[in-house]
Amino acid sequence: MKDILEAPFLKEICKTASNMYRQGWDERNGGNISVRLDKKDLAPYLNVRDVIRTIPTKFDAKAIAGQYYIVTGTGKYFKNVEDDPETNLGIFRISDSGTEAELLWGYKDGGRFTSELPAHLMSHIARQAVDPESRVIIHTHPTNTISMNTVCPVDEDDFTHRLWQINTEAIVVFPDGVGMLPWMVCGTTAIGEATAEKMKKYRIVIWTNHGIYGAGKDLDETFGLIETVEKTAQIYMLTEGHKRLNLITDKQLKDIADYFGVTPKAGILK
Ligand code: 2HA
Ligand code: ZN
Repeated sequence: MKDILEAPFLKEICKTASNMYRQGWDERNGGNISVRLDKKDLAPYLNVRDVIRTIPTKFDAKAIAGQYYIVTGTGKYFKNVEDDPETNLGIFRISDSGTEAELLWGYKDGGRFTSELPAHLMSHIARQAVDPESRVIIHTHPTNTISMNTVCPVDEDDFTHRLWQINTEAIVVFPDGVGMLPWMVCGTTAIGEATAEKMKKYRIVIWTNHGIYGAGKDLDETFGLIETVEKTAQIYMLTEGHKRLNLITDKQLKDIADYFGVTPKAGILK
């Protein structure tokens, strides 16, 4: 068996956690990452028949039974993932019943997956139905996006428009806009279901006064998507309280969309 610490998928999730920590998005144990893995990518590093222990998923994940995931651990700090992946991460398979995670590696201190697992797995189910290549869900607490929640209405079309108007890249990177949930208790099946419902239409879901869920086919794409929303939110907050003289007009937004061949979410541009 090859050393799993050298596996590209493991190195990449470690690097992503460190990057996110350095952005200031993942204080303390804030944020969580889940990546769907292929059995063939795991086979050189693990015997997938050796289950260390099983952990209840606490909801019905039968739709993704047999799938493999690497997921950050509950209570774990992003800043520590890279130095000690085997404690801070776990690799598991969803059991045939969909009610258990079969741990194959990690959570070495007896830990378990993130408390947000229902939202992650339900989001994976929703995104895979839209795009079979979808593999990554990232939840994080980006400062400026959360700041915008304090000063903007909880209205996803209005929020999307404010972002598009202030940074040219925004409509190109997320022409599908951002979905938004009102404030809800986190960690619950209810917020998981609400997030997954939004994920049928959006790759970004904002949890009001809490953070962001992002989805994509790999870590780079998903991180880049969140990074673009957050960068745009930063521009918004840096200019909040100032007189905004130059906003991108709806006509200009349509011109950018035409030029880059993207279709903006209907109903936002006049
Ligand atoms: O896991 O971010 O939403 C820590 C969190 C909970
Ligand atoms: Zn959170």
